[in-house]
Amino acid sequence: MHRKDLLNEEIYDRERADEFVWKRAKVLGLSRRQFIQLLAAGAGAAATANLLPSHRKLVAAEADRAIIKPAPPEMFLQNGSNLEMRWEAMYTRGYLVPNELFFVRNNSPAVPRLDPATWRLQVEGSGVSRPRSFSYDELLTMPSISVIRAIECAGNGRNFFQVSHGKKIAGTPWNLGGIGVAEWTGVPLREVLERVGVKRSARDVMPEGLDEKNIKRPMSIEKAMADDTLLVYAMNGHTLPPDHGFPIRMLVSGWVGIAHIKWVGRIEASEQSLYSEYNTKKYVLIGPEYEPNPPALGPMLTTQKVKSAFELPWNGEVPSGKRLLRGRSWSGEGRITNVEVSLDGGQTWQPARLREPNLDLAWVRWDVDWDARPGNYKLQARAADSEGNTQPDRIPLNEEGYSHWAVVTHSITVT
Ligand SMILES: Nc1nc2c(c(=O)[nH]1)N[C@H]1C(S)=C(S)[C@@H](COP(=O)(O)O)O[C@H]1N2
Ligand SMILES: [Mo]
Repeated sequence: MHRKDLLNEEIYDRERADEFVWKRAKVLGLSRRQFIQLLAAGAGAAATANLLPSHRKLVAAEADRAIIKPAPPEMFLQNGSNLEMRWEAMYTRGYLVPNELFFVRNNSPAVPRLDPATWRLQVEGSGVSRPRSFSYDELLTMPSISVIRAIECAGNGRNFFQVSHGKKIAGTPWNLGGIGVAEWTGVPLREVLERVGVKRSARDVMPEGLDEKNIKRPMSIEKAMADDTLLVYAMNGHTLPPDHGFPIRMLVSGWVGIAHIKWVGRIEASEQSLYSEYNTKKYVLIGPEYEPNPPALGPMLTTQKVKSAFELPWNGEVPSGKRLLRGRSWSGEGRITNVEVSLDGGQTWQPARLREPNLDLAWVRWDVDWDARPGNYKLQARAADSEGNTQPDRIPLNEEGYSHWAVVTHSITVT
């Protein structure tokens, strides 16, 4: 049998490569079904790369992926190497965001695939007296804790500057789905710092990622030594997935997403102040209302402020009828104490019922009864936290569109 499309070298190459990989898989005892399942599970690139030790460029290229996990359109809005969680997908789910639905924000073009057998965490700098490296296995033997915390991108809500200030800002156009809450398990960074003889004179600590751009961002020694600043190896009871930083990522509780460095390979502790482009040029507030803070162009973003979101599609439709209008509110500085909801663009407000659990630096689920009649609605929610933060009606513009925590309007049509 001769097929004409096999005259095309690329198609020919691809077909033969698939055949070769499948034959290798069979030799290794995989059934065709298992093999296909493996591919579908997203482990395909890694699996095929292992099966093909050397020469298949075509297959190896697949290992260099921007995102590893599947991104079904009912779960995510995709923007290049970023996945925004669809809020309506949380409606049927619980307190935690499952790993498969957790947003992804990658600054580098590809997810680094790290081998835990050879991966090392190098801890060094003028702030430590016994610099050394740690293996994955050693970290797993150290004391660990599990905490439930939000991670939220500093740019979450960026799109709403267009509504509030008529300005389209470059950068990932998040609505409000650049956040997730998970249970993170890991070793307190303090445990590691103590083992390298951290000095009393240590001032700043900067974890660095092994992705192409070597993303790094400093924190104070006080934050580094906090009980809930962790070297995370598990997420919601699963081994940390590649997209979220396998083998190890930082959890810097309450701080903006960029602080939670993924694929950590090195940590510098210094007696001097540390800087990177991620706390001087990016992830700082730049604008007429903000003072430069040399060498930073503006105040460094640290904790996340208060925000709220409805578990509904953007500009979508819902059928008429009695329902619970549901959403969640969160704060990077405390717990949510109060949430109010408006169905009419902020003219009238009613209190929302808060549902347990309501955890610090995570979020709270809430709802109001809604007898939805056909028509167009401008839904709003505003929350307050235990530290006295309340969502303002408007916030000043900043050039990069960070930290949009003002009340937003969520338009919805009841049919
Ligand atoms: N090494 C590294 N760490 C990183 C990033 C990155 O691009 N590289 N992105 C940061 C940003 S901007 C955010 S919002 C969070 C997103 O974490 P997630 O992808 O697990 O949701 O990771 C942070 N850690
Ligand atoms: Mo981010």
